[in-house]
Amino acid sequence: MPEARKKESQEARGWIEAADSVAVLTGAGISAESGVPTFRGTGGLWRSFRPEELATPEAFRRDPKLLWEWYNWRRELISKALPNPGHKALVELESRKPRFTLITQNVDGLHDLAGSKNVLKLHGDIWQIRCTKCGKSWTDRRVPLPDLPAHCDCGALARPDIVWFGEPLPAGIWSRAADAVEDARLFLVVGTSAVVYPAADLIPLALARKVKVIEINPDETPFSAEVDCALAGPAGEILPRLVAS
Ligand code: BJW
Ligand code: ZN
Repeated sequence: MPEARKKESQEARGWIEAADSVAVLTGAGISAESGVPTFRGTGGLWRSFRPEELATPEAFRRDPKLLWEWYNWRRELISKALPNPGHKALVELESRKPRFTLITQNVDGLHDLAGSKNVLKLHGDIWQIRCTKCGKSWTDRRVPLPDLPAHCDCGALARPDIVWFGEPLPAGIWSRAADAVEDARLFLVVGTSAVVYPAADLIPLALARKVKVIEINPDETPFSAEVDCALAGPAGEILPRLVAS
């Protein structure tokens, strides 16, 4: 490791060690090493559709079966995925901190599977299904789901219980995430392109509150130049090194 990078990592380790209250924001990149494709960048496409075209209520209204086929494809991929050393390092960090909140944009459930406890899911959960009429929500882990599009017991069309573009986040979740960031001494931003809002707004919120922000991502993001430390590389390698006591 080059000398400058080593020094930067050592400083970041010191901040992690010292912080009694930690918040973490994760995105698709933390699951990349588990084999779950990210949304943007290479491998982020499905049948040449972009997520911005598919992940909308309009796309679901237009063609619910097509959307469900996309979700069946992703559910199958995710069902075979296991938490990687990045997910596990966050479990270890949570066990050492009196206050720890893991805010994730991911719907894959890999943080739960790894054993993280205080997880806020900003964009829902791919294993949850919700009725478009009566609002009932239930867990269904079958892969593949038969008889698409899925329906509720009441007969109405059901949808993935996931936040699509133009839809609000689950009730109350935003204020809990913002409170956790404001309370934190350290904010780790891992594997997100930081282009989807309101999630990305947590980063300037932390910076405005003088919370130390460490970004972990092989690529630059719109916030890389503003954060206190940007560590370039895969989360599955960097997080275990940072968290090791
Ligand atoms: C690695 C790695 C490795 C790779 N290690 N890293 C302000 C400004 C502009 C627009 C808006 C705004 N506020 C709201 C909007 C609109 C919109 C939005 O943000 N649009 C932008 C795209 C322009 N936002 C919304 O619509 C949100 N709702 C909303 O604002 O509601 C308001 C409202 C209020 C009241 C009533 C009604 C409405 C909702 C956003 C929902 C996002 N949903 C999705 C899809 C869910 C579907 C599904 O999963 O099935 O969530 S979009 C998609 O992007 C998904 C992700 O959670 C999200 C973020 O992506 P993420 O996680 O960052 O992944 P990638 O792929 O982008 O990046 C991966 C990163 O990993 C890369 O940087 C890699 O380099 C890195 N990486 N390998 C570490 N090994
Ligand atoms: Zn129903």
